Amino acid sequence: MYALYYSPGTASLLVHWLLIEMDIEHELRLVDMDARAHKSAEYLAMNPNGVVPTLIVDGQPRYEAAALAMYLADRHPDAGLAPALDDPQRALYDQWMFNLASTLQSPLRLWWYPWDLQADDDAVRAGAQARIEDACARLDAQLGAHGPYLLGERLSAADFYLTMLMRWTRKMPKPAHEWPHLGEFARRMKARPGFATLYQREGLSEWA
Ligand SMILES: N[C@@H](CCC(=O)N[C@@H](CS)C(=O)NCC(=O)O)C(=O)O
Repeated sequence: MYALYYSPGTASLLVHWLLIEMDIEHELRLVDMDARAHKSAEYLAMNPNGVVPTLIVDGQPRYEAAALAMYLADRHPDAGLAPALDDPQRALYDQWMFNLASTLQSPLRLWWYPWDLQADDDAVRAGAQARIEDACARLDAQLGAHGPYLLGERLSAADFYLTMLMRWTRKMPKPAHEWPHLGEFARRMKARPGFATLYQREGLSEWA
């Protein structure tokens, strides 16, 4: 049994959505970020970075959303959301997971938390925006040429990850869904019944 420490709409959304999609039994533990529960000694003992998500796996706290997504998809292969290690598409899948983490999630973190760098917030946001838009343009081209998913016809955990990151751009000057192929991709992902379940459980309404 897994237990997910989560906060609505944050990086925990990827893990929560996958738990729903893969029909894996789990318990949800809300982290009250307004009360800074993620900075409490109790939480930091599980996740010293003081961020969500944390997933309890076999009694141990584990963190990093992308790593958790890969772990769950590998551990529950019947769901078919990760090519096996000897599958020809595995290298492509690993590529996209790490590419999304480094070229999209990383600047998105700076957009939402510019003070992380302790520099001029507007300048940090401008730099982050440029990197995010460059990444979106490349992803849009990829989906246009080799879609409809990141692995072509095959849906994988990477697509859920991309959808979550696209959601985070919704208030940016140019949201990711405004690129045509990314927009079509998001519509397809949002039409999944699991997305409605996720929104209902997390009490979300924006970007529905
Ligand atoms: N690399 C981490 C980043 C997680 C992260 O940045 N979570 C944000 C919410 S989306 C958070 O907890 N922010 C609170 C803080 O930084 O104080 C992951 O992917 O799990």
